[in-house]
Amino acid sequence: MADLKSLYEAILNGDAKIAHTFTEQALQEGADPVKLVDEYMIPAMNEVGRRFETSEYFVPELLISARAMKAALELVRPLLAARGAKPLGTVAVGTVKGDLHDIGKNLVAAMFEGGGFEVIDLGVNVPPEKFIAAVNEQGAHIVAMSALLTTTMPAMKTTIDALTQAGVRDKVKVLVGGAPITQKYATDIGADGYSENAVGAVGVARQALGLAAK
Ligand code: B1M
Repeated sequence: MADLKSLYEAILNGDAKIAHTFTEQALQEGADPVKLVDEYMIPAMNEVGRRFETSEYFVPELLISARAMKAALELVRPLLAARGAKPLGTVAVGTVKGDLHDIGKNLVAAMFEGGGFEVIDLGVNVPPEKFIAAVNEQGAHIVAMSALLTTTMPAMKTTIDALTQAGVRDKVKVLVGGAPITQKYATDIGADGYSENAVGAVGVARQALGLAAK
């Protein structure tokens, strides 16, 4: 039986090879991918963040832990994204301008795919124009923005304002999330929905489009 505590440790220590091996083994033994993410991988990244705050870790450690997290997620993501045939709608997902964090955004994208949505992944450091183009040129029904920094949160409001100025705000639902975001912030900037985690984002998207809850 795979030792899942070792998966947590491997991410914390930035050991991508071990993280990959333990995840592979756990999945072969039938572990629930959502449980692996929620109970081992995300808590490991939270501990990385705590150590960064207390100056036990610095940017290089953040980077190697993120690499280990990605090595593990690479195996889990296709399982989260296994889905049925007919898309419920199209979601343009991106981390806002100035922000390079993509692990949470990637999880949100995988959960949307798994929840039956078509996903346009715009990547990181996404300027408002790219979100607007996703609505105008690719027919996105939802714009889902992620921000991890207090300094990049305002880019969500800038993007919503840009959607309004481009005349497409009423064509699209805007959802927001990320560690510093709250329901109050989402309401204050005029977003249509907020979720504190990737799983919840799918329910919020269904609700925003008026689809029955699942
Ligand atoms: Co950065 N970083 N980082 N970092 N980093 C944080 C965010 C920080 C909290 C660390 C800390 O101080 N404790 C801090 C921000 C402080 C603040 O603003 N208040 C911080 C800082 C300061 C920085 C730099 C400024 C450091 C520097 O250079 N001096 C710099 C900024 C670079 C930039 O973006 N311009 C920086 C850089 C980096 C790395 C590049 C080294 C790396 C990112 C690598 C990558 O993503 N490819 C990194 C990392 C790894 C982190 C921490 C440790 C982990 C983030 C993560 O991946 N978490 C982070 C500390 C922390 O979060 N505890 C930290 C796991 C992930 C699954 O969670 O992204 O929150 P999260 O996503 C969740 C939910 O938030 C939600 O669902 C997800 C899963 O359930 N969610 C959504 C996210 N987006 C959503 C969108 C939705 C819905 C839900 O739409 C509908």
